[in-house]
Amino acid sequence: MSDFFQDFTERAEKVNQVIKEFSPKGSTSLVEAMNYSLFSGGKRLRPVIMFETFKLFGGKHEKLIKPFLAAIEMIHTYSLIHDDLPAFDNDDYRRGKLSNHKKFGESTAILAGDGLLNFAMETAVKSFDCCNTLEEYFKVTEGIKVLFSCSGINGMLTGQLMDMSAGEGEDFFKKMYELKTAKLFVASFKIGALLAGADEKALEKLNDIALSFGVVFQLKDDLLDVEGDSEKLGKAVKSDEKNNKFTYLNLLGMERVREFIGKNSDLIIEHLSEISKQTDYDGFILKLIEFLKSRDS
Ligand code: GRG
Repeated sequence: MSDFFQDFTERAEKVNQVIKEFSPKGSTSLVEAMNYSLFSGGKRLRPVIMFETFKLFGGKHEKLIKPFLAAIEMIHTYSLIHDDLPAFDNDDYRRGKLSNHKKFGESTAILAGDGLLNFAMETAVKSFDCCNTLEEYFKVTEGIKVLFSCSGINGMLTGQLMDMSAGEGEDFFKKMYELKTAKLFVASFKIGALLAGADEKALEKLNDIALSFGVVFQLKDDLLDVEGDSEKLGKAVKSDEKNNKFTYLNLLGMERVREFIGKNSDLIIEHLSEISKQTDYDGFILKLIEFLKSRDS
């Protein structure tokens, strides 16, 4: 295993332990359905990025961020459960396993998604129990606001609505990708930095970096849908073509998209390494972004 994969696996495993600690407990079929998707092999990118950004900005009080690491993965998981439903993408497989509604039925899958969203709030507020100072209380309050505004009507949900509409043109697609995909990454980067004590100027800069990262990530996802391997991806490929869906990729063309991904990934790495130089952070997030540029799953 390469050094990068070993490092990533260790970090994702640490995040996994945190998610386990905060996962829903009980023996009802609803809890079973929630945990089925929460532990079905996701890459854990959003919490890994949140924790890395926390370290990049010199965060030390890990207990404060742990509930947020679990909460963001719960929100991401709920969005995927609902996205796979017949009312949306109608996908039978996710991460190489039956999608939630195929395994548990549609009504339970809807409840499992709702349950994870609700439980994300119950989990995030646990950070208050770990606050030692008034300043930490303020930061946690701000973190909760960021998380739920990025995943709500000013973020992911409106992005999903735009995705279902017949919008067109470059501005429309850019906005849709920023809302649908990038906003959850904005939450990852910003909450990590916020809880570590980053100032307003740094948070604003990170907002732009995260939006750019999210658009690059979604475009790479679109490319993989066209030229990826369904075995590696654990889901069907060419789904956009099968659904007659016109994407940002169709508008820009493969060449421009590859160029866009390369150029913007390099810019993101450049900005983050500027910050990294000022601290004793080990630089893992730079390697992660370099890797995501050429990922195949
Ligand atoms: C609330 C009814 C209702 C629906 C919500 C908002 C929404 C539906 C769906 C948006 C979620 C979505 C499919 C966003 C696209 C982002 C994306 C590329 C997700 C895959 O992320 P990875 O690669 O997934 O990190 P893993 O499997 O590794 O966790």
